[in-house]
Amino acid sequence: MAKRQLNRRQNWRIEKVQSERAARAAKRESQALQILEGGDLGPEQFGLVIAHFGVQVEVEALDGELAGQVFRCHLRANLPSLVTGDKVVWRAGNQGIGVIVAQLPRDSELCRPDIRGQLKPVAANVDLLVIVFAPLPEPHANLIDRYLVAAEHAGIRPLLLLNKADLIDEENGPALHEMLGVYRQLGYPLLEVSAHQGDGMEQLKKRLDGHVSVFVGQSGVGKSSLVNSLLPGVDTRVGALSELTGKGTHTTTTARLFHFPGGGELIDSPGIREFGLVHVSRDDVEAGFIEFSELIGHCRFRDCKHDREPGCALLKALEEGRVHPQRIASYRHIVASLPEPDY
Ligand SMILES: Nc1nc2c(ncn2[C@@H]2O[C@H](COP(=O)(O)OP(=O)(O)OP(=O)(O)O)[C@@H](O)[C@H]2O)c(=O)[nH]1
Ligand SMILES: [Mg+2]
Ligand SMILES: [Zn+2]
Repeated sequence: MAKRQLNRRQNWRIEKVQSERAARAAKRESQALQILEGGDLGPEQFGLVIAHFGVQVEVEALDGELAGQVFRCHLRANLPSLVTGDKVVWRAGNQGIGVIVAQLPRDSELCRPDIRGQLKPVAANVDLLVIVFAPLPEPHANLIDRYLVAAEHAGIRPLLLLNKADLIDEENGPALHEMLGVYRQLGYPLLEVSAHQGDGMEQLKKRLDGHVSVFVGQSGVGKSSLVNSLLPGVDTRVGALSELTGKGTHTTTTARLFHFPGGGELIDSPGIREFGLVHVSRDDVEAGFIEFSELIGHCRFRDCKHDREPGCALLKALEEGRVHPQRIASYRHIVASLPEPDY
């Protein structure tokens, strides 16, 4: 009991410190904004958010004499939080600082839940979701399937990208190729590359050409290494895997946008441990498993959960080898993890 009370008191203190810190940051922010607004601001113009850090963003000027220059910008209080890839209207202050005046509507929005389970956009206006995985850290089909569901839901085309092809060996090869076979058979575009050795990188470049792509995936699969290989001169930070766990070490901390010289953009994003899908319904999940589309609606029971029901079209397809067990397992795993399952 005493211990619990102590913990509660400690918790309270931590929360107090945190909220005081947040309040101080907000005050600093509004003071900075007041000073900026009181000074000479340039005309309103269009900009592109190339990185976001809590309350501030980095904006690249899109037109006029400042085009191509980058400004750290404050946000007017009435604005929603902005993410990398957002298009905005902004005004330049002095010394590389500016004010965001308005956010332009998004064409697309890639979301994922934060640690509290609240849905947060991570990148805007992307049209290609590059799902990166590697022989090491060990890939999880379920994570890939979650991204595929999210891509379908957000209307963003997916591309599966196996990096570190140089690490494929006799031991990890068979399982890896079995997994890849499943996606290839489903018709998903798939590339095998090595950021280190350069294999497949020309093909990848061609695929990305003219698109606004975002690289996602577990920490340590080599997203930033791919950026460095695709865009020499960028030199974004890369981190070794943990020797202890063989996992990534969360080197990239904020999504950042880079330009291809010939057109098109690339967003490097921080790796994740887990990708919850709290913002989708069971129907959304089913829609994300594209091979289910011709089966859904053909079960004997309208509300079939494809679990043990007689006359289930999905189970029949599984039995006949028309649906891969890995995908059914993944589907069940995702549905079971939805916060308020509608069954
Ligand atoms: N063998 C091999 N190692 C690679 C390759 N690409 C990246 N790596 C290594 O993998 C490790 C992780 O690379 P990063 O580029 O930092 O991975 P990331 O996906 O950006 O990780 P986060 O920023 O933490 O999400 C580094 O030690 C890289 O040198 C590759 O093609 N082959
Ligand atoms: Mg990185
Ligand atoms: Zn069924």
